Amino acid sequence: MARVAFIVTTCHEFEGIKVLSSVLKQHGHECDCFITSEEKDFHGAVRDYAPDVLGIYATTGQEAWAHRHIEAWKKELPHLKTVMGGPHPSFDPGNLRDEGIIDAIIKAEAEYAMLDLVNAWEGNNSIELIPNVGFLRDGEPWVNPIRPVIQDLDELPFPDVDLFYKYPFLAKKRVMQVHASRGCQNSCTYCSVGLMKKEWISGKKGERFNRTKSVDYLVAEMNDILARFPHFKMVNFGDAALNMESGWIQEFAEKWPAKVGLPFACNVNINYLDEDDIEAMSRAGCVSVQFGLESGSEDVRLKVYKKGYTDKVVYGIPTLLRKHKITYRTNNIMGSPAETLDDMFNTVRTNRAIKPNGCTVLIYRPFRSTELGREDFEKERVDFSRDIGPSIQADSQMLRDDVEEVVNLQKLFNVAVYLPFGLPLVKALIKLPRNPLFDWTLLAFLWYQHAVVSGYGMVDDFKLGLKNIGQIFGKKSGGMHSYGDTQKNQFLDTLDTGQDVSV
Ligand code: B12
Ligand code: SF4
Repeated sequence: MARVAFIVTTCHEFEGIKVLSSVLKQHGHECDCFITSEEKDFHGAVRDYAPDVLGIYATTGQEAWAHRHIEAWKKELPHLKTVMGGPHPSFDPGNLRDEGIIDAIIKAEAEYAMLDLVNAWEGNNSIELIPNVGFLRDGEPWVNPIRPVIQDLDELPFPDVDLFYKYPFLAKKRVMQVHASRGCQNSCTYCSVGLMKKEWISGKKGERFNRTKSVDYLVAEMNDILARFPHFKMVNFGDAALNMESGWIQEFAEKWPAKVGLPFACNVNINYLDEDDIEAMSRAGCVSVQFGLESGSEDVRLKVYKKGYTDKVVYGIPTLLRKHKITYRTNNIMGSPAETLDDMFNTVRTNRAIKPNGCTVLIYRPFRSTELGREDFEKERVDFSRDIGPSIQADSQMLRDDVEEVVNLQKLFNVAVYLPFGLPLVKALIKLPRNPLFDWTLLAFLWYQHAVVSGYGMVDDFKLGLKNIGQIFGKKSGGMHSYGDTQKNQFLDTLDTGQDVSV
């Protein structure tokens, strides 16, 4: 039996970690998870747990957040092995160059790779033949070929919520985070999902990237959680889209209200949504949905972002959602290379026209794990001197003359959408230097739309915002880590090719 500690910097119930833990526990290992914001003494808590294996989750920009701690833990716990997983190392194994800090990485879905790795380390066996696992080979990062993604999500044990609900704040908040699926019907060029599909699927006939838990499994999972943590009032589905599989929503609408009965919010893919689905979702208890509008320009949406949403869909679906009394929020991107400032104001106008109950506005980030991001790096559109930290809400990393105005527009976007004279006002305001008032304006709208409109709870959402403020506005948190001084070129060397911002 090995002791495995997962560490994360965001106060959130991570589906990936929950499932990794449940699989490890099913095979006799012991697991715990430590969240920076929830521990009085984060460093000491992990040290005192005395793990054999430490698992670090990282999105791009978070790849070095734990290095300082790991260096110290490795001295305090000489047997400690470290493995990094999640979207960043899945596309960039460069952290392996940090010898003595990261011993291995796991690419893509990690349930069985993590089990094999922990077993191998426990038995002092070689890790070199384990699929999905990356390590240093002759001083260079090497990643083994990956196994197929898990086809039947029902074969997995229930996600281990105890890891997160040991923390009173997470267990006692109003809204529970749940996942019903993996994958996404779209392959937007600014999102990592497109390359995940290319790289993680072998092309074998019948192999699926988009998978949904059966409704019976989901209902049983929910009841298992609610039996132990009964006071959740609402559920938020973190999936890219709850309407992932045709027909699923209809069965869900029959069983969910009778067997679970909690209201819920979710993301939807508006290309695969008709009035029957919307009616079924409403019947099931859906109170709020979110979808990616991203740009007011149909051309940018279809040709650059490859989002697939025509203007007809963008204008048509909101009418149906309103008819069935479901509130809706849009996701919007500011500052992509495809858009001028005028185009971004067009996105404001589209939102004014379709009247969402809230607008999430993120700043375009050139991830090297996306089609558009890779083009940005190749065409040298990225400002390497700007360490923007982990978030896609704080700052822009693009080289563009109007970058300050773009960032200001992201902060004041909701003012432009919701105030009667918002548009001309914001056009003038974005010329001012960046200032904290703009940041607080963004936060205030976000809080109101999340907490009040979508029902996440005013106090909970306020506290959650405070806990994750570093994630939202933290400019530097060990992001833009340079592995020696080779980071600039290294990613492209090691990438073998093929919520969201809709989170
Ligand atoms: C739900 C979601 C969120 C949720 C939950 C966070 C989370 N990361 O799970 C919230 C809303 C909090 C969120 C926030 C953010 N997100 Co988000 N999110 C997603 C989304 C839509 C689904 C993730 C998911 O739950 N999948 C299902 C589970 C089962 O898979 P998984 O999490 O990938 O876990 C598997 C593997 O990654 C691996 N694994 C996971 N953890 C670990 C840990 C170890 C030690 C190991 C070895 C392996 C491992 O094994 C798991 C099981 O197979 C993805 C898009 C996508 N489809 O992947 C974007 C995505 C992960 N998010 C992204 C981004 C940018 C963010 C933010 C930075 C946005 C922001 N606020 O500025 C923050 C970062 C916060 C954080 N610390 O993660 C990007 C990351 C891109 C990149 N290259 O790094 C993604 C890929 C979308 C995109 N734009 O491309 N997100
Ligand atoms: S941005 Fe959203 S809709 Fe587009 S591929 Fe990513 S998860 Fe899917």
